[in-house]
Amino acid sequence: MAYRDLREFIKRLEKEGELKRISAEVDPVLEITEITDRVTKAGGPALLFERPKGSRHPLLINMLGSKRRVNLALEVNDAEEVAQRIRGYLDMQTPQGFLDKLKMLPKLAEIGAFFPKTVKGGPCKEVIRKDGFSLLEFPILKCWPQDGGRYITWPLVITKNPETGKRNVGVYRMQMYDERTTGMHWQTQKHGAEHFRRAKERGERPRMEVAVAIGADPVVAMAGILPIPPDLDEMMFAGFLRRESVEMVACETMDLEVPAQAEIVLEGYVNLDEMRTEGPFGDHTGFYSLEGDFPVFHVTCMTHRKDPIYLTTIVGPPPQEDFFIGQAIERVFLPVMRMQYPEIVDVAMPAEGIFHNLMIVAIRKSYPGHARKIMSAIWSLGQAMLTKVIVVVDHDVDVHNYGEVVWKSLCAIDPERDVQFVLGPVDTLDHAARMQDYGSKMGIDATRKWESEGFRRRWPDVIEMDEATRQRIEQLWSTLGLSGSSKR
Ligand SMILES: Cc1cc2nc3c(=O)[nH]c(=O)nc-3n(C[C@H](O)[C@H](O)[C@H](O)COP(=O)(O)O)c2cc1C
Ligand SMILES: [Mn+2]
Repeated sequence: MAYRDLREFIKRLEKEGELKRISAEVDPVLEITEITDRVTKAGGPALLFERPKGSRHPLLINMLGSKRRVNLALEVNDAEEVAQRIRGYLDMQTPQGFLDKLKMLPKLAEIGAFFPKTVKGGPCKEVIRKDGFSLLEFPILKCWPQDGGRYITWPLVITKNPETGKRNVGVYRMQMYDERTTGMHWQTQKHGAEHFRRAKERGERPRMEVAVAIGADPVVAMAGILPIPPDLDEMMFAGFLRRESVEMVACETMDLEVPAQAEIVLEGYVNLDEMRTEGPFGDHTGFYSLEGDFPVFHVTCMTHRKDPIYLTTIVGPPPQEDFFIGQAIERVFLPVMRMQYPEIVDVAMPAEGIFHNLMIVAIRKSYPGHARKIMSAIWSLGQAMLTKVIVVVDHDVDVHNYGEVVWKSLCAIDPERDVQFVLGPVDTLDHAARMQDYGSKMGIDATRKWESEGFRRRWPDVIEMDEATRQRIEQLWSTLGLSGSSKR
């Protein structure tokens, strides 16, 4: 059974020994970050701050800051199980005969059951406030010393494509400017930014409606982070992941729906011609992302539960909570990548590569130039377009063993020959790029080189002992007086 809401998941975490309540008064300005950073890096629990300074509402952080908690959220033992479920659906494409079609029916019915359900009301409407409210009622964090202010770090930002009417949900941080105004930091390649551009182009209205939900069941909260294609509804995908529809309820003041079980909802708009300086912000690169111009969100109505819990997270020098979420996303989407590119064997993104800086891809190489073809594929695959460095290795390299990757890939390259540079979109947070959002990317072909690729020398084998000798020594081992294992 899916978690109904944030508090049901909190109960579960508590039962599993994965939550610590903190009753001491702690300041959301810097202090909560310092505590959380230490706890996450030590592999510690989720933290429920019961008395954040200056607020009557408790704050939850580090909710998904470990592999175990991400698995609890997804109700699996391993994210691989989700990948397998997705593979099941992908495999059922274009059935041949009648029997195959019949076999598909239950699965299709199951998908239908995941669609979001519109309900008449919900706990997020327990308190409805159209005036006299302030964002400062919530313990909004100032995360790091040089941050430009307080930031809402885990908002589910909901917009509609003005052309198709389809919904998007994205997590884009919101800098608090005053009690009812924030920044809207959707980066230029993200779907919220695209809706904004489309609305502007149409020129029909001076503003675009935006709803923001804060705090929901863990899968809905995660769904805003998923890199899924435009116009594929994140709430539908969340329903698929939690195996139960997400309940959505109409906003009070505009034509958007929000998760009915949310803790807090902000309704408002962005003006299509208003931009304001946003940042700096201590970001998940481990550096401050610098100031930039972004749209401004004006909150016109706030609804929440009677006793709302404020969900937030911090980013900063890795690993942080977002790494554990990203790791699960990487596992879940591997089968989708492999459907389109079956030659991909495995993919890894080390924490220190902060997702967009480094992707290691193992392929089963079949033709000359295959590694470069995969680089192009990745650079055209949704948010993977932002990958700064792609290292392509052969299928017999374990991409999760970074020692092996460094060893074998550096042995496999002639740098001048094997490096591919391209120009294109880069991550907004890349402070080294020549300009914001545009720059170069690099692919390293670290596969074995073939004669058909112009390599005329012999390629040596990796050194390995022969099996007979290994067996013999295995049997002798205990008589040798050596410590350690006889197994290699
Ligand atoms: C804690 C956290 C904060 C994030 N902040 C931002 C942000 O400020 N701007 C942004 O464009 N993406 C941000 N992201 C990444 C997006 O949520 C992610 O790229 C998502 O897939 C975007 O959704 P979309 O594809 O529907 O635009 C953040 C992710 C996390 C985990
Ligand atoms: Mn989207």
